[in-house]
Amino acid sequence: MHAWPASEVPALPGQGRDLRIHDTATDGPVTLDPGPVARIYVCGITPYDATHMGHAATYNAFDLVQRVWLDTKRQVHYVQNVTDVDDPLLERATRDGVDWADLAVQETTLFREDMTALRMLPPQHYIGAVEAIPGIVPLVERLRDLGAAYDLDGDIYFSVDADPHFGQVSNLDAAAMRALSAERGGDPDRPGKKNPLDPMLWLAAREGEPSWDGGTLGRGRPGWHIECVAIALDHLGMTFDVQGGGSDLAFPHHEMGASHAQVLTGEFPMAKAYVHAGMVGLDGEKMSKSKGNLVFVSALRRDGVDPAAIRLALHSHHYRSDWEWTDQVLQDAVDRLGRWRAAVSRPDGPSADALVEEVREALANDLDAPAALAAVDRWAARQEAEGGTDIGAPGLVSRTVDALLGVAL
Ligand code: 5CA
Ligand code: ZN
Repeated sequence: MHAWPASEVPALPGQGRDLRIHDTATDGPVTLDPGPVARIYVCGITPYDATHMGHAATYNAFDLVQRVWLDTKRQVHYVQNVTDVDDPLLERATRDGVDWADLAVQETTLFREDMTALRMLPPQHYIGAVEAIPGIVPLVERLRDLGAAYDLDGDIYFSVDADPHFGQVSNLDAAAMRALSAERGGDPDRPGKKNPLDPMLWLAAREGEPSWDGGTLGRGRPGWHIECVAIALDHLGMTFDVQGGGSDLAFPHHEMGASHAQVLTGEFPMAKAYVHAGMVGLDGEKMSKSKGNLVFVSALRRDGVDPAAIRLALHSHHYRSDWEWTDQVLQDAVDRLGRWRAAVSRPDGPSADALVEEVREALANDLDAPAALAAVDRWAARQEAEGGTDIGAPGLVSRTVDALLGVAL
């Protein structure tokens, strides 16, 4: 699949900072030390209802990761998938009486437009589950050859007991894993499984559902976790820097994916850091397609909201916290954008050299975007109260906000 166009990232004077970020697996901070090319995989959308503010907040966090790396003069190798065939997509298409493939194309197109408007950096490889099938089949066959997968009435399951490191991404107890498995696409109560948590790698073809040639697996379609593993291993290899997504992906999705990859390669870990964004809610509930309590980026854009203000609204909460989308969050962002634009439109101002370092420091410290906003607020307040004589300052502030926060002033 093609991704979306990249907006340019200005180079800043001085030295960027290495990123220290919270890793779910160790439940603590890790300072990442990628080589000259940092490698990141971020789980993409299941395209049946995009892009709501929860999605946007999660992709915003991983956009910041890349901006911190780019500021250290590293290249970034970024891979994202599109789950363009899976149960929730098929269920929605059936409910609405539309073709599942058309629905996927339509929502993926909208997602690209939203990402472009928000100035999110595009992945170099944007890969759909369907196009990944030829790479998925041999991986499932290999897991079966290794004794880590088994057949149950034609469906192929992964055996979580094959991975000695299973459980080390999410660190949950057995009861919590079982409950989340049932809630998030697993089938712990299906009789005949070796371990109730075992996830499906390959679903045998079902009446009325799309299916593909699976070689020795028979006709069918891929399970959810192996999709991301196949795409990540193909384009990034093992032990890449960051595996990213919302906190609802820590278990089972990232746990299972790590196990698949670790058994397939005999290497550990799949990613050096598992990074999870908090959940955005609306009216006291997690924003989700299944609940339908959604605020869409495209709807705000249609209402004339400046995407730069949406971006500032996303930055106003720390990526790891769970937070509520409200009209006030957006209004505050609109007001802030107005203040910042007024401040950088003057011909000179107070020196911004310290500000560049403050924004760098804030983001390198577990992507503390609210602290970065506060630093820019302080500069803008000084500009308004006292002005200054540095003719380079307004331009430097614009470039800093653009390069590190993805906001064009
Ligand atoms: N296609 C899979 C990942 S392989 C998937 O989870 N798709 S999704 O469309 O449901 O979600 C896309 C991303 O948005 C995931 O990282 C998910 O964790 C995140 N996300 C979904 N809902 C929210 C929310 N309310 N707040 C924050 N992030 C969310
Ligand atoms: Zn994924």
